[in-house]
Amino acid sequence: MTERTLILIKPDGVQRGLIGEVISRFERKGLKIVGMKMLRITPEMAKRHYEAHLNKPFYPDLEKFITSGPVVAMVLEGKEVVEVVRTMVGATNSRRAAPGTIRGDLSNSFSRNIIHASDSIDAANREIKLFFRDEEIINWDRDRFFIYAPDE
Ligand code: FUP
Repeated sequence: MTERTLILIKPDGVQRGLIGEVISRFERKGLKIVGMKMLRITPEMAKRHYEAHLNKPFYPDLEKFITSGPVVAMVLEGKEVVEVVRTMVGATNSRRAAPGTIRGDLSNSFSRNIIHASDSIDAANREIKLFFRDEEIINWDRDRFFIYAPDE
C-alpha cells in the first residue's frame, strides 16, 4: 500500500553538509519526494513534534538541539514507506545503528543522529500536518520520457 512519511534532516545533518547525501539515498532507493522545505523549528513546534518526549529528562536538550539551526523537512511516498525509511535510518543510538543505515554510516552519536523519520502511519499523518500545508504536498507521476532520456 502506498504511504507517506515525514523525515527531518536535523541541524547536525545540515551543519555537516549531509543534506545531499541523505536525499540521494532516498532517491536511489526509488522513493518519491512529494514535499520538501528548509525551516527553523520553533520551541512551540518542537513541543508538538516531540510531544511523546515532553516530560522526559532529555527533552530540554532535545528542544535546544532541534531549534538550534535549520532543518530540511521532506515528505516521502512509496509502498510501505514508513517501515522502509525507518530501516534505512537505523537505530536511534547511532553507535548501535547497523552499517549501511544513515545513522550507522554517518553518525556516532545518540542525540545528534542526523535524521528523524516517523515511526508509524499515525505518527506520519500527524507529523506531515505539523510541517506541511495541503498545498505544499505535490502529487506527481514518473514521466517515462525522462526515465529513458531520449535525445531530442
Ligand atoms: P527515533 O524515533 O529513532 O528518532 O527516536 P526517539 O523518538 O525515541 O527519540 C527522539 C530523539 O530524542 C532521538 F533522536 C534522540 C533523543 N533522545 C535522547 O536524547 N535520549 C533518549 O534517551 C532518547 C531519545
